[in-house]
Amino acid sequence: MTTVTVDILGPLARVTIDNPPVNALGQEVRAGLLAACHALAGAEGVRAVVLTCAGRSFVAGADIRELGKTPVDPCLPDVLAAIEGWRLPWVAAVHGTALGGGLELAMACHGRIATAAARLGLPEVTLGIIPGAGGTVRLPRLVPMAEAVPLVTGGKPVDAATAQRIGLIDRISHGDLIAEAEAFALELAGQGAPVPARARDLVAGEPVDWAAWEARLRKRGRGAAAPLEALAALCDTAALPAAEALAAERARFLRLSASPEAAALRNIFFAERRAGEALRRAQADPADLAQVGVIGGGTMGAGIATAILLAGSRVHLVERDAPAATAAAQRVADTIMASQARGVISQPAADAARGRLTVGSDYVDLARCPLVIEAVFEEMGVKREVFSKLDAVMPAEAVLATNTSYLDVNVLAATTRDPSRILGLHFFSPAHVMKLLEVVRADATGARALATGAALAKLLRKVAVVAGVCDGFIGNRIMAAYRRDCEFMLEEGALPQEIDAAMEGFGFAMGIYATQDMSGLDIAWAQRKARAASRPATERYAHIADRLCEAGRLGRKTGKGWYDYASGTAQPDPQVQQIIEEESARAGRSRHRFTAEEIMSRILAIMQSEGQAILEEGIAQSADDIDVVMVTGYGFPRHRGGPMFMGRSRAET
Ligand code: T1G
Ligand code: NAD
Repeated sequence: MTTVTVDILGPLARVTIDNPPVNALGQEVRAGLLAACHALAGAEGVRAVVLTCAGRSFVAGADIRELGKTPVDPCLPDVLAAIEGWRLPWVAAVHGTALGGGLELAMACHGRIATAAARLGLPEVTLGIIPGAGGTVRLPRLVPMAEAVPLVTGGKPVDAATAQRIGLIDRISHGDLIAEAEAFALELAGQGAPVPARARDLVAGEPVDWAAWEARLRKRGRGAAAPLEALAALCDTAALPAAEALAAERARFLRLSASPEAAALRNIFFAERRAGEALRRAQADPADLAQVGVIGGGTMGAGIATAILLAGSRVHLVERDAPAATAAAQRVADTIMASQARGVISQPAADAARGRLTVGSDYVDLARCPLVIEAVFEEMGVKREVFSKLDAVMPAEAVLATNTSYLDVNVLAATTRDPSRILGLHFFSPAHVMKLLEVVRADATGARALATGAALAKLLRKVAVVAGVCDGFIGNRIMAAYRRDCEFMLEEGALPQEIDAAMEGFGFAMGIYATQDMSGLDIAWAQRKARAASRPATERYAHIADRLCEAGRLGRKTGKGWYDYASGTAQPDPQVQQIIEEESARAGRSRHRFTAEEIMSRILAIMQSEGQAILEEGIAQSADDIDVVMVTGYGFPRHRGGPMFMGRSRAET
């Protein structure tokens, strides 16, 4: 199939890229664009060119699969230079997304028109690189540097209205994009020889506080290099002539493309897209998700309900009694309004979402929901009672899911007449924000239930990872393992604030003790207590966390946990240190100082060995799935790729 075609339509030429699924600028497309330029060189009567793409989107960038490898000619900068230096105007007609090399291609054209729904951006930093085909040089010649900095260093796309406001595109099409692009191209043709973007001056505007930006990016990046490199490239553009800035950008791009950070980010990019493949292969029709039932309206139930409401579906939420149902409705309303206040959704959308919620305490009302998700207390007795009540009222084809963090889904499934319709749908707090959804496949879980899990993940734009049944599935099991070893390090001389500092220095948004204080120490305590009877007497066990819980230190919600929150922020607490030192002595452990490297290498080693066990037991389908879980659900720094990727990379070097 020819990926680039040229149609001569009288005074106009239309160059079309057709390289599904996202028109990535692979070698063939680049060669095709260059060939188009050559073909047009001799085209009599052509006065202008419109560049468009077939399929659902304009170009979503370079072909990421080619990055990190030896570049194959023609390289993108040469292709863009040919288009930019063309004697006739090229107009880019943008629909869907124009990202990375795709936006660089559009910026090399002499005019840009986009549909109102289009999104445009330079996400290269999310892949550990910077734009490598002139993006950091041409952009500040189209938009003020103060607009270019967040676009290039943050990587988030902007919508068409914003793109037009800042000067990134010239027009928004509200009708026939191609026809309007062709009219615009002929207009430009009437205005004489087109001016290459690189030949333009930098757009005047508010001065950029480079030092402030550097400090902000250093803090936000938590060790990721690319955003700082992107800022440095824009500094070059501000200081150097275009040709030198282009050369400097390219050199920086090629260096970063070969970096471990870029390799890690590419791996997680594709791992996220491969995750859940087994689910998408489930040969069955999923349950209809227009109306979903939720049982339990606490932290998770309210978050899950909010996520589903914000995705456009109706929710019926059932609580223990009427007052609890009213409280749950308020919790959902507050969460939606908080999203609206943050500008995530508009007021009308927020009102509409709240309008799609109904609450009650009668299970019979759930019978009209093809999918019901349970999120009640983490106690087997309570959950079994809920599932047997559900089994009595729900139609046979309904799918029933549990949001349990640790409990055995097979046991819950066995309380119902048809365990094939039972699965775990393990959300992460806050459920309307966190991208990860662990889809727990129990022994009898059938294709329809799995297909429903896949459909829900798609509806909620979550990354679904399939997990088998074990204590804590993938993520909580690995977290329990490194939490256990962290407590051993406390016994051996470390302090919570030192372990948290090591993890934050490594790139975690929050260390394990600050995280526990945020979500509450009681769930894990309940889990440890449930396991106490079956724990082998020979198994090493640290009692520090139990002693905190027994002392009522359950985290932020009790004002004290691993830290003291009396001052409003997490402060190390001498009482905690005293408990730790007492437990060291009781365990007969001598205490020594830990370096941050020592702490992190132990945490990584535990993650990797537990990950390996999970793989061998078939609980996870691939090492990539484990990395996706740790990165999207447990704050593992994305620019490190995940614990399994790090283990693999270290073994390969
Ligand atoms: N290269 C190769 N494959 C890509 C790709 C790309 N740029 N983008 C997507 N795919 C594949 C993806 O793996 C999946 O494959 C399928 O397309 C659908 O993607 C010089 C060097 C465009 C917003 O970072 O953000 O340009 O799993 O499931 O949810 O400066 O894909 O079906 O086999 O994600 O609708 C910069 C990356 C590159 C954009 C669509 N560009 N892509 O989202 O579909 S670096 C990006 C996305 C660059 C230059 C530099 C999203 C999307 P499969 P999908 P989606
Ligand atoms: P929570 O205590 O905040 O909320 C539980 C809610 O369930 C309460 O509002 C309670 O009234 C209600 N409830 C109890 N019994 C009920 C019944 N029989 N019928 C209807 N409602 C009932 O707890 P949570 O943190 O939201 O946890 C809920 C579940 O989600 C647990 O299984 C937990 O392990 C799991 N989970 C929690 C988190 C987290 O970070 N909190 C993350 C993932 C999963």
